[in-house]
Amino acid sequence: PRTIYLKDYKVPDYLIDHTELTFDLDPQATLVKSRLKVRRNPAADPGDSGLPALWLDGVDLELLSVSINGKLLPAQRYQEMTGGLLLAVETPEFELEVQNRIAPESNTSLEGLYLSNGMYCTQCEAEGFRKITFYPDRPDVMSIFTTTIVAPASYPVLLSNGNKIDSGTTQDGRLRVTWEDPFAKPAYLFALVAGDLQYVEDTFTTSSGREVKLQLFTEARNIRKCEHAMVSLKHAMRWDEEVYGREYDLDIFMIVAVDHFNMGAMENKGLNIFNSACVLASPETATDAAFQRIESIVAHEYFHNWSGNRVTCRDWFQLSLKEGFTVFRDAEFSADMNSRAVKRIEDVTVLRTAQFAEDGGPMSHPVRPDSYMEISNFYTLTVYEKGAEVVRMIHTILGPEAFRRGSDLYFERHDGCAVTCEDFVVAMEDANDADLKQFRRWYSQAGTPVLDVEDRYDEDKGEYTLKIRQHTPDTPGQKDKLPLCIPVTTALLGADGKELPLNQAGATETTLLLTEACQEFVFGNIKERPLPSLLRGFSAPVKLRYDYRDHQLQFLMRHDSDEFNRWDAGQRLALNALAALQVQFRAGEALRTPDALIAGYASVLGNGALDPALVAKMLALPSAQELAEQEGEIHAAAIIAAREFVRNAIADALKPEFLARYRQLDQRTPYSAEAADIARRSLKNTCLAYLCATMDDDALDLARSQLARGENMTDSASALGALVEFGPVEDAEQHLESFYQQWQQDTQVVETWFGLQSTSASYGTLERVQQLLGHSAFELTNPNKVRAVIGGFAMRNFKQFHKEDGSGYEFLSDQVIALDKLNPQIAARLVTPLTRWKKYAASDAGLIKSALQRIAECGSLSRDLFEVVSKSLS
Ligand code: DPP
Ligand code: ZN
Repeated sequence: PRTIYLKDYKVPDYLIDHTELTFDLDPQATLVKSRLKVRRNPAADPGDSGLPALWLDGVDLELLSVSINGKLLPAQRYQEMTGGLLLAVETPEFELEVQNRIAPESNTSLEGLYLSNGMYCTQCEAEGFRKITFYPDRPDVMSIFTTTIVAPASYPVLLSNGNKIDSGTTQDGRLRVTWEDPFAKPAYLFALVAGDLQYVEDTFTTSSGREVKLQLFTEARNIRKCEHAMVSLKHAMRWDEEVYGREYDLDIFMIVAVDHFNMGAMENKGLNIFNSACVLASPETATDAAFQRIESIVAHEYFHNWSGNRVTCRDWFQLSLKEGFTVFRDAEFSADMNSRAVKRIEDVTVLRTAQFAEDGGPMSHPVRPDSYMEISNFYTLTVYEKGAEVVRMIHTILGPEAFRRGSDLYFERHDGCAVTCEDFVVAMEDANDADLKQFRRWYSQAGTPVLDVEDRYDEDKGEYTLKIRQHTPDTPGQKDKLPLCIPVTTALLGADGKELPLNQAGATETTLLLTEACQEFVFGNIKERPLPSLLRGFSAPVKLRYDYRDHQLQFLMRHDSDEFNRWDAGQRLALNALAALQVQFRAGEALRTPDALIAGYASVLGNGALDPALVAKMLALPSAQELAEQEGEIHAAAIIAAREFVRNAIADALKPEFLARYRQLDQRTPYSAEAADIARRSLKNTCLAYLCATMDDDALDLARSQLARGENMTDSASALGALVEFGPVEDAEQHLESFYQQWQQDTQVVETWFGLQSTSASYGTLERVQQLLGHSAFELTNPNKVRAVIGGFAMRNFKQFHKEDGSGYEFLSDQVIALDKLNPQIAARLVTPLTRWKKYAASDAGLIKSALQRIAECGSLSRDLFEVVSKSLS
């Protein structure tokens, strides 16, 4: 496969002012007619040899005819080639009509037009439109779309972008609907849906008083699961008006739920398409985590209407322009709707666990990549989550009012345009007369920076000095990184746990702006030796090293007024304990009880003043995956042994406290998805998990009775999970079976049920996971099922996946090879755990590498999988 470089970007030779599509739907032979108003791009390089040929992307299409200005084109005027169609051009403006055929039923890649449970739907981002018809499939070609859909009467709902402008019946009794989207858009935002769907409807009145119709479509059996998404949508619409001054622009906004979907959701103009798991929820069937995920994804896709659709990306290297910004927007929305600290903790945990690993692995790339083979491989945590951190840092450095001025200017200046990350930064600068020259390096340098912090206190002068060094490690293709501009939000704590004033005005928190490789920051008038609270709120996506002692971390856990850092102190304490235990394990020593950590946890558990959701987070040990990310060389067995030992030690030492807190929080009140209620259940179920870790029968009985009560899916799934992990096997099997009997008709619950088994360190053995693949509810063609069973095992079941015999690795490579034939995007994602082989201790590394080589050697890989595998082996 060819590598595509950012430096080779050229503006398109031709523009498409209008795109008129007609679909005649049929599972095996859908006829697509496309009529394009084509015009020479005045901004294109004029060249010296007349009009250049027009390139139209097209993949897996059966070409039927090509006409120009109504005349059928002779075959010598165009050439069908791999990946598209090249057309000789004679006039600078013309109308092009192409007819082609596609087979949605055979499309298992879930890109382009396909069928999901008999419903037609599309996914065009990034380059799926070329699987529908021949087109300049690039985001800087923006066009007005008119779409006509013709389908049998068994598909009463026919949807596309924009407003419905016509509908009727054809002579042979089929239905016909025409939609027009008045906003010019790139092809990746095109969408079509056809099916026998029900919907719920609501309205939203915008700040300027326009009424917008809101519709959520789903199969009839799911119609009762739409309310939460609808409420979330209205909250998001209001929030974007209040916080960003952004109003919705069409008369109708539609969401459709689809069972087979590669991503979480897609922001097609006026017609968002969602993975069912990211939109459908009811208290009986969805966990609190699902409720919160839905709220944030509904908001995310809605926010794209401005950050992505009205202002879009010039090319796919700029993906973070819309994704980083929109993730930042949805994170702030969720923070405003729920607990800000808890949202931040969750996001940072993902970043540290998975994005840092990506930054340090073979696919490492900057927020704005320089090259790719397959763009689908760059819908990454780096582009999304680190990209959001970069926007957050601009927000921190400029302050909220200045940031808003910058975003206002950005939207105003670039409305209707396809632009770059650079344009975003320039708008932030221009609106505020700011200089972000050095800051831009965050977009071009890959890798996670490391900050080493030392301090000293001069009692005589009353001076406290922080000395900070920064260093960004080499990454593939990038050496010798330059210093970044890094905001380090800081406070200093006195012996009484209170923050010390840092200036005359009495400010107690400051953001230090690190710009040099090594820099000193001096605080005057400091009356006692302080304890620093550094990188508050995780003000930059870096690894911060400061030699905190255990008692200092316990102190911060009790006193830091920054809730994020309070949690982080507990995490550092746990990491210290777990690192020490890994050393003991590998030396064959008896493992020593982590007393400092237990004391720290005891004080948190007993603190009734803290938000229970925060307490739950503070009592959660870092995952095995996160521990692996901490190590220079990963010893899987040591990580598992250390983590289980600590968990059991905490469970045994604090059993009475966990029990008391569980009883106090176990209230029989009706379910609500309000933050306070979610917080209560989250701490309650954290206590339950620790109680069950003792494996005592009285504790397991609590789980049994909670499961039997079945009040809501959060409590049921937590109880079942605890029984599967810690209960006797026959018991677990029986509970799993009756749970399945109860819920087998509900797709989302079945996904949860699969996940509970595949991720269980004790129950989820390879043998059981293989059995699940043979289960009647499992489908290799459904990404959610694949993620629940295979992904759950390979990415969230560290213990069973890393069995010393390498059986987990072999299994994963078999599955990836099989999947690649069906769905390359999913195959390329699923292979991720194998790509990190270099970080593992020798014996594991060899086994992982050979599993990877087996994939490489099986030939005819998709471009998606080839890119990941070849980069991982080089
Ligand atoms: N649908 C994906 C997202 O919203 C890609 N744009 O992030
Ligand atoms: Zn997005």
